[in-house]
Formats: sequence, C-alpha cells, structure tokens
Amino acid sequence: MKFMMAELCGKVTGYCKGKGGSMHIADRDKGILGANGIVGAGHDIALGAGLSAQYRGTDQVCVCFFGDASTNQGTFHEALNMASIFKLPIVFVCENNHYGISMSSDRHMAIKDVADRGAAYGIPGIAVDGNDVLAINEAAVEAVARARKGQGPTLLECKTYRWRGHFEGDPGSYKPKEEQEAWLKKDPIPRFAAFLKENNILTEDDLAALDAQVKTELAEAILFADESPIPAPESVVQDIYSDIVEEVRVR
Ligand SMILES: Cc1ncc(C[n+]2csc(CCOP(=O)(O)OP(=O)(O)O)c2C)c(N)n1
Ligand SMILES: [Mg+2]
Repeated sequence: MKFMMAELCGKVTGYCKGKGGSMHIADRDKGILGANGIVGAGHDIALGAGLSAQYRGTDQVCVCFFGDASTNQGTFHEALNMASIFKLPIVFVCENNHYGISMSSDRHMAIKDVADRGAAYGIPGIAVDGNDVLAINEAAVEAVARARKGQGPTLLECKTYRWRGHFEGDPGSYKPKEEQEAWLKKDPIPRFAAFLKENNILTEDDLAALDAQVKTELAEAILFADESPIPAPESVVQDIYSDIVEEVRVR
C-alpha cells in the first residue's frame, strides 16, 4: 500500500521510483507487469507473458485485467485469437463497469455480454456477477485450472459498475440516476460482510477491527508518501532502455 501511494504521489520510494505514476505501477517481484495508459495495450502484453510461461514450461498463469470499452480495440481480438490457437495459459478478465469514460456500453458495443466475444475465438466466455466475491473466485479458480491443464485461455466478464466519474472532477452526469442507485445497492463489500456474518465466519467486532486496520494502513501509506522525497532530476535518464539519452546528456 505505501509503495503504491508513494508512486501515485511521484515519490522516489514508489514502486517505479516515482516515474510511473498512477498509470504504470509495476512490481515484477510479485509478477505484476504493470498497468498501461494505452487502452488495449495490456491484452498484447498478456499474450507475451502467456507465451513466455508456456515456452519456459512453468505452471504460471497470466491474468489480464481490462475494461469493457477496451474490448472494442483490435488488440483484444488479436490477443484472444492468438492465445486460443496457441492454448496459452491466460485468464482475460473484463471488469465491465458499463462505461468507457462517458460512453455507456449500450452505445459502444452492439451486444450485452463481453463474454459472448469469446465464442468468435473458441474461448469459453463466462459472465459473472462482478460484485460477488465468491462467484468471481469460483469462476477464476476454474479458469486458472483450465489454463494449467494446457486447455488454453478463458474470458471472464465481471459485471459491475463505476460509482464515480471517469476521473476526479468528472461529475458523471451522463449516468442515469436510477441506474446509479440500483448499482449502489449491490456494493460488494457489505454484501460479503453480510455473508461472513451469516455464516459465522466473522463477527461484527471482527469486521470493525478489519475496517480499522485498513484505515490505519491507509493513513500510514499517506504519511509514508508525504514524507518521501521526490526523485532527483538526473534520475530522468536512468532505468530506461536506451543509453543514447545518457550520452546526449554527458556531451
Ligand atoms: C488507445 C487509447 N485510446 C483512448 C484512450 C483514452 N481513454 C482513457 S480511459 C478510456 C476508456 C476506457 O474504458 P474501459 O476500457 O471500459 O475501462 P474503464 O476505464 O471503464 O475501466 C479511454 C477511451 C486511451 N487511454 N488509449
Ligand atoms: Mg469500463
């Protein structure tokens, strides 16, 4: 949490030394190849990661997260086709929040379910309630097992909703009020909390303690980011692929 917060604030202690920012957080030690500011670019990066895992004969599975609108990009279709014919160990997870910036999914695609797009490539397309933790877990476990058995990729569509605007400062006035209200009632956090209580897994006190723990963790992360230094100006030419910039600078 604290390295992530530091990265968001452009601090040297961040995951990418403060040079990736909110769009490009990566942690290769954890197998996180990074987010990408180019909508649709992640599908092809995942394809490469899946091919690499298969080529090296590991039991790794690449999990690729993306939005509903990104599935209209050519990269999505190319990646699904190639992943399918090579039977690559990839789980394509679409977080369908029903909007691409201000455009609703009803307007940006002619079908209801992104999951249907799997059929065009011979890939199982599974649509699940994206606000139900256990439903997602069940579908994900199955998709990962399938990938590990060498049976190829799965397209998992998790149907959910974007509560706020596309960015802070976007009032989201294009979202119908009734639609917004209906989705707010499906908040996955209280839903899962209720499940845990009903099944005597956690008590009300346990949940309150968990809540307090998360708040503390967040406060510590913010403090860590606040107190961390900004990167040195010369670091702008470090950690890049080419040394040309360094030569230019030295000259
Ligand atoms: C190639 C490209 N085109 C356009 C944009 C501008 N853009 C940023 S986010 C976004 C919408 C993405 O919607 P979706 O894929 O549904 O993801 P969400 O933000 O809803 O999670 C667009 C068009 C971009 N970043 N990259
Ligand atoms: Mg979206």
